[in-house]
Amino acid sequence: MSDLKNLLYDKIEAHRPRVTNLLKNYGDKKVADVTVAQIIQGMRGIKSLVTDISYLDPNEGIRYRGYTLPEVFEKLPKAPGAEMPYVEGLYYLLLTGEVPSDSQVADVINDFSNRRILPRYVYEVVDSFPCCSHPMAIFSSAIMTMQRESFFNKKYNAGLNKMDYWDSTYEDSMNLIAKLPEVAAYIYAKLYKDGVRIQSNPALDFGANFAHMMGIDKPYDDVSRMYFIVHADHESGNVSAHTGHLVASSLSDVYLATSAMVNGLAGPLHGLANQEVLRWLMEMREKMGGQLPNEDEMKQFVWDTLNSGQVIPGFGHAVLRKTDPRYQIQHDFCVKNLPDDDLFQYVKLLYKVVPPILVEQGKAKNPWPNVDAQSGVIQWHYGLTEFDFYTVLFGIGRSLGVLSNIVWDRALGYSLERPKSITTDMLEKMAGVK
Ligand code: HAX
Repeated sequence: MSDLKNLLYDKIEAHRPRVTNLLKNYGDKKVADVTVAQIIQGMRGIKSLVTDISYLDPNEGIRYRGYTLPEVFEKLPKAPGAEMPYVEGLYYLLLTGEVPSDSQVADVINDFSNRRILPRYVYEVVDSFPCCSHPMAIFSSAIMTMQRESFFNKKYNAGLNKMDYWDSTYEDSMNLIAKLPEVAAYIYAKLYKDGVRIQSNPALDFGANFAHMMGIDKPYDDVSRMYFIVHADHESGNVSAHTGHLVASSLSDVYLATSAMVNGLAGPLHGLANQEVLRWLMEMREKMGGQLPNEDEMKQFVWDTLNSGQVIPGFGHAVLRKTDPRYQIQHDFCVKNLPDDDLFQYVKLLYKVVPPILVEQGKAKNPWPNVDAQSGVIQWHYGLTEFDFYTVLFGIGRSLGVLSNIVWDRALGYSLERPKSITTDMLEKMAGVK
């Protein structure tokens, strides 16, 4: 067993009694009320999921295993000369709650590297997609195609003890995460580079190897690391994480669950917003004849978008009530590395212009930018201008959190998800509608 898996085993054994105790001795304890609005508006804020991997505070932002993002970036091991930590170190932290040492990270790098090779049929599936398919549809299908590789399925079919579900789920998760950058890079090559693919380099870490396969020079290795880390997890209620958890709760394997997670991420109110931000900025730039708009012109453009019944992509959030720290980290990266970038000037001006307008409009509960307001601009700067590909990058990052959660869901024996629906008649009666 690897060090990581050994440590995970110990953590699981230590955690299991806490869940048993809660269920056995406190199972009937009431912990929350639910309002009519919460039911109608997408189960908004109902406390009904448990995860120890991340927690999202509305005012502070995300914490991974108790650490704020700046702490994560400071504490995790980095490659010599790198500004951003290893992605492998983040996965270790998410799974175990422990900050790994250099040698523990080196083991995970090695482990991923040994698992990265794609079955041949994945290339054939990607090749067979009709033209103009969205990269997220191809990404999701390529992941699902690999379902036949699932260890969990094979073991389950042979008769698997519930206490051992996590072990083969862990193996599946390691295999899948290791392969995702390869799948993504091939989709990119197929769609935008006439299928000319750069072979991966097994000596490189996750972020550096992805940059290498994308054919983009330094510091894109750091950009990739930063991108995968900031997108990794946002507790369990967001659409992608929740979808992954929900599908896996029926004991679907991680290939099926991750493919479904990717489908949820591909909506414009969620992960696709990063693509939408770029599309919207390009529209604005075209309208301005390539010139940066002044403040009044930008205000007008924002109002025009709102008045035509559309949302301002990259702003607002279902939980956050302040500027997203994921935005801030990427903003700081831009200030340091691309201060004069043309599109970055747009993003800075939007930060000034949009929040007061959303407040004046009086609808959005959170007028501040989210992660997606900033991320595409960095990709664009380093030459990845095919913005319909951006959500695939988000999907690679998000899989780190979703798969860590699924391993723990299996370890703690979390049940099949099954909330209860009611009819409108019933709801009216319960609400006391006359
Ligand atoms: N522009 C215009 N209107 C907005 C808005 C925005 N950026 N954000 C919220 N609103 C509107 C909502 O559409 C809603 O209008 P209706 O009452 O007409 O339905 C109203 O304000 C109240 O919404 P809310 O409670 O503040 O926000 P929700 O929790 O319903 O939705 C969203 C959260 C993120 C979906 C929303 O803020 C939005 O659409 N933002 C733009 C799209 C976006 O950036 N999505 C990415 C979010 C981060 C993420 O998940 N990344 O993956």
